[in-house]
Amino acid sequence: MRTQVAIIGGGPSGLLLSQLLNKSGIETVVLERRTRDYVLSRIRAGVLEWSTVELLRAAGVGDRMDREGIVHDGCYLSTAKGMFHVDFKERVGKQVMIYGQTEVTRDLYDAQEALGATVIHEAEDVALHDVDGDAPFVTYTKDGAEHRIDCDYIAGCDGFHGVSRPTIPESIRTEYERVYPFGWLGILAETPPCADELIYANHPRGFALASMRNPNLTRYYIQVPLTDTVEDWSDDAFWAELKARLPKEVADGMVTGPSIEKSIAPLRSFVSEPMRWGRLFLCGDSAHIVPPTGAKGLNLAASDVHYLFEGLKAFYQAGDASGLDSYSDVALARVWKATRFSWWMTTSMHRFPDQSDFDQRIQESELEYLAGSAVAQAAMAENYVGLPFDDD
Ligand code: RFL
Ligand code: PHB
Repeated sequence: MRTQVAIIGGGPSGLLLSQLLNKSGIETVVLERRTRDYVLSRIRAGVLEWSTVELLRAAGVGDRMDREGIVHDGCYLSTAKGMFHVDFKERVGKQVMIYGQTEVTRDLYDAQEALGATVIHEAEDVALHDVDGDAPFVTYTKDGAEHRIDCDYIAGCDGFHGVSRPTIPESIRTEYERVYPFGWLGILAETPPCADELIYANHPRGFALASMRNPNLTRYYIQVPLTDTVEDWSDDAFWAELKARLPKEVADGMVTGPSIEKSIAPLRSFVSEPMRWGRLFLCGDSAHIVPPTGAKGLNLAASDVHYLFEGLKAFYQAGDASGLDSYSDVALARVWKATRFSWWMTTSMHRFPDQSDFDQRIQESELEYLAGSAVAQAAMAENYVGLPFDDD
């Protein structure tokens, strides 16, 4: 088989890139290791930046999002001194959209099917060949048979544990990493949200987040030690701990119920440079991971896809390779800004096991400054709603 762009990974990055390219008449094949149902069962991000909203609309997958998504003007931050609101719309004139990654992925699968795009599930042993030559190809096994796809370019959209990044020789790659000494225990419950917008809570017992998916589906998280397992946390224990970390008035009005999903995610910051090697381009989690505190993971995947799509389109439609040549530098400039913001929000909102009294007071004063300064709130809002794609 031959295609123009072979895409490894059928998560949000791979599907969105494939969707945009197909709509522009550029051929793709997406190779996904898992089944469609498995990909759709992963509960992950919930907040879309406005640029992501607009990119999904441009890709022709905005209709259900515009009908069912919930637009938020801001969010709440809760501290020992009380709760305050950061109004993104007032501070920087932008909003965010609450619409789950699962729904984004489902919409992309449906749109790919409608376009007749090729998405191959349960592709095993995917391997990339001659990536730094002129005739790259990808091999994989499906139902016991070996296959080969020749292509012009390969997009590595296969997440943190994929095969694309390790294909780049170690001598070329530089990896930057911070592992945080805690995880997030998250649950999904069919209950109405406890507030009109998200609440990020800094509490002596640890961080908590009250989020939502729709008027009868909530997503809550609490910071837990990395040694905890899901089995350590009954639903009752989770709700009790969550309520203890949220403001009393919120906890008192909270509707609880059985969890329909429960999982623990470790927190890390990770960036691998460069994001291009030869004819391979990395997109999304294959190149970088952020802790979820700033809701940036999915949105960074979308901005990578935007840059790569524009580069590929200019190349195929006008023979202009400049966007491909600058892809890594342009994408990384935005990635590092989001990495900084996610690190800052994580550091400001969590209890660290080795936090000294001094660290504690600095954290408190950081949040007090944010609570009282319109300028500090504007800086937070600008980053939370998402920096523009073209600010380099
Ligand atoms: P994904 O979503 O990991 O998709 C990669 C796809 O590639 C497939 N794959 C392979 N396919 C073929 N061959 C191979 N060898 C392959 N290896 C892997 C995988 O099966 C998968 O389908 O990466 P992508 O598309 O770059 O999208 C990135 C986002 O998914 C990610 O940034 C966010 O979900 C991060 N993230 C969160 N972000 C937020 O903004 N808010 C959150 O609350 C949030 N929670 C999370 C998260 C990521 C998590 N992970 C990765 C463990 C919670 C978790 C648990
Ligand atoms: C979520 O709804 O899953 C969510 C929202 C905001 C975050 C992280 C996760 O910062």
